[in-house]
Amino acid sequence: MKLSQLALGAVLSLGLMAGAAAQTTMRINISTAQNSHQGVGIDTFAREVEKRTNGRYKIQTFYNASLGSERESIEAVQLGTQELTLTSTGPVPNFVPETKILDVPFLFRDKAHARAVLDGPIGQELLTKFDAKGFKALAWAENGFRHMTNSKRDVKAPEDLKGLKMRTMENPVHIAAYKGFGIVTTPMAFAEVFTALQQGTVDGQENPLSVIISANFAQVQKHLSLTGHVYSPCLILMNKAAFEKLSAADKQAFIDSAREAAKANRARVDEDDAKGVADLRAKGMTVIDNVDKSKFVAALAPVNAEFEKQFGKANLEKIRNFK
Ligand code: EAX
Repeated sequence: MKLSQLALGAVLSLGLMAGAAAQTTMRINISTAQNSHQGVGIDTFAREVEKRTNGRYKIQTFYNASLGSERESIEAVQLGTQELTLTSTGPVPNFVPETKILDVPFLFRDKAHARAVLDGPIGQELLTKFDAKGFKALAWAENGFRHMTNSKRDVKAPEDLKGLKMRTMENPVHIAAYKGFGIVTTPMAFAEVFTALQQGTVDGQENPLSVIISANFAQVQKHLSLTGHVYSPCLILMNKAAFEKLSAADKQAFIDSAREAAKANRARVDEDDAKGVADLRAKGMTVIDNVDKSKFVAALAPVNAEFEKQFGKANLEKIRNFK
């Protein structure tokens, strides 16, 4: 071997060793498109982690449920076959039942109220419930307030929902509540929803404007009602063992990056909420923006009595009255 080859070999292996020591790659995924409130969230997270760890951690981002549905991704993070996911709370009760209370309809007045609860003592306490289940919950993020769409008719009052077949998340609280509205509930993973709407397997679905827009539901749904019937929180979850392997400084870097991600995600939800209705009208949807919310609240009275039993009236009131 020539000296120059030896030297080159030495440089290469040094480079490889340095590279290997320098960088650990982790994966994070979402169900929605890259150009969405969740996409902005995980892109921000990836950028911040790389910046705050000086490139020692690289976060690969996956969109459109390409690594699996929300439920599958939470499972993978719990098992450690995937390090991170950003998910709605939809399927979370199957893993950490304490989060269920947040999925109660008409619990939050507006996004400011929801964000204050999640970032305050109630939300932060809930994040700690994930530790015993194999997760580190890094931060709350959000989808926003959910609204109803369908292909059949304008929904102005709960009577209009009777008999509508609607896709729901795989969430027991939502399913119980929507049955209370008279909806025929069909739980399914998000990735199947567009096709189900297109083929008429279901008449409708409910999601925040950010999701309706980024999933192009206007192509397959004619009627949108701004029911705002439930707030839809999201979480940035990490495998607990992967988190515990980080140095103290890197742990903080991951938490701070998740908080930055949530900030960017929420800002995009605000933007989508501000221009979404005009956007969807331009795409041909009929938008009912003056539903009588009190009627929807009243329709849920029997279900709410159940929720009060299940979650405790005092716990619900504590969230409702949080300032
Ligand atoms: O998290 O399943 C749903 O309707 C969710 O809102 C969606 O996957 C985004």
